[in-house]
Amino acid sequence: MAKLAAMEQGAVFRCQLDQLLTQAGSSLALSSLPALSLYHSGREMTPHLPEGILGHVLVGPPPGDAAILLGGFNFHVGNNSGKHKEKPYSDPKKSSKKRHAVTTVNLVLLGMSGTGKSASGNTILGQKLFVSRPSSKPVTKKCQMEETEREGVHLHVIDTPDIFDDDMKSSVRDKHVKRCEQLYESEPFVFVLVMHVSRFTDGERDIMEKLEKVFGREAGEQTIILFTRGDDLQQAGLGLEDFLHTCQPDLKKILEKCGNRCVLFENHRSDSAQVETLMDKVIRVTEEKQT
Ligand SMILES: Nc1nc2c(ncn2[C@@H]2O[C@H](COP(=O)(O)OP(=O)(O)OP(=O)(O)O)[C@@H](O)[C@H]2O)c(=O)[nH]1
Ligand SMILES: [Mg+2]
Repeated sequence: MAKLAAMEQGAVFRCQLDQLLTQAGSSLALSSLPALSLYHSGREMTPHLPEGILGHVLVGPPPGDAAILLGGFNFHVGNNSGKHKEKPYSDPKKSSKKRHAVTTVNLVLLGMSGTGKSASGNTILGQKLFVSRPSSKPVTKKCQMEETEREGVHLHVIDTPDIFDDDMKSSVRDKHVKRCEQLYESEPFVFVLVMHVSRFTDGERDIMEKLEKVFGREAGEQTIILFTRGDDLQQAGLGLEDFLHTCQPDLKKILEKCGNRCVLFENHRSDSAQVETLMDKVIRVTEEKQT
């Protein structure tokens, strides 16, 4: 049974179960909590929810309790006292709106040629389905969509050619964008802007303007920056924080436009933690968009 340490609204709490460290307001996949005891109206329940459903972590008001919102129902963690029978817990910030679980998300990989869009797509997919290789010329020539399941979310991963290339004819760009939009037709979608840590090019300086021009002025709100070549940073003895701290002002502005959401990938390493970090941000973006 899970016991929770800090109980203040918005506090980070530690759930002993599986050493799970979860932040209030974050999302989690039911499948990531295989042995979690859930109680609803004081009765232990195994929620009959479709596989891959997401939970939203809430911190309950009384000390010693916590709640998870799953499929529209509040479940209490490790507490069978039934004290919430009369007054089920609801997140004060979201009380007027019922939250719905996100089960499918479209991830659109965007960025300049050679930054590692296809390689990152393969890391997310856990298999090499997109062509990725060193080349002086663009490798990916058209949009391609592949599917996977990650952190309980069904993902449509869409790889794209470099639509920010100034030399690309606008008719060709329009064709790619149209195809891309067809692929992510059903909401929600998240843009993953791929950049690499070893180079920040002139063409990337105004990448947000280009992104907004193509996908709309609010595109940044649905964008996560994915930095590739984490191995280069590691070799230099640096971490993501060091990199962000010392990065160019223009790159800082891009990050700010994207709500400072960024992740670091090392595509030559099959490390699922980097994908989990990305998924955490993807889930937040989609949930924020929905509420
Ligand atoms: N060392 C290192 N190399 C990487 C990483 N990510 C991508 N690469 C390499 O960078 C090169 C380009 O990667 P791609 O995935 O083809 O880049 P892309 O953005 O899809 O390029 P286009 O399809 O031309 O737009 C490949 O040789 C990758 O192996 C990384 O994290 N570390
Ligand atoms: Mg590619």
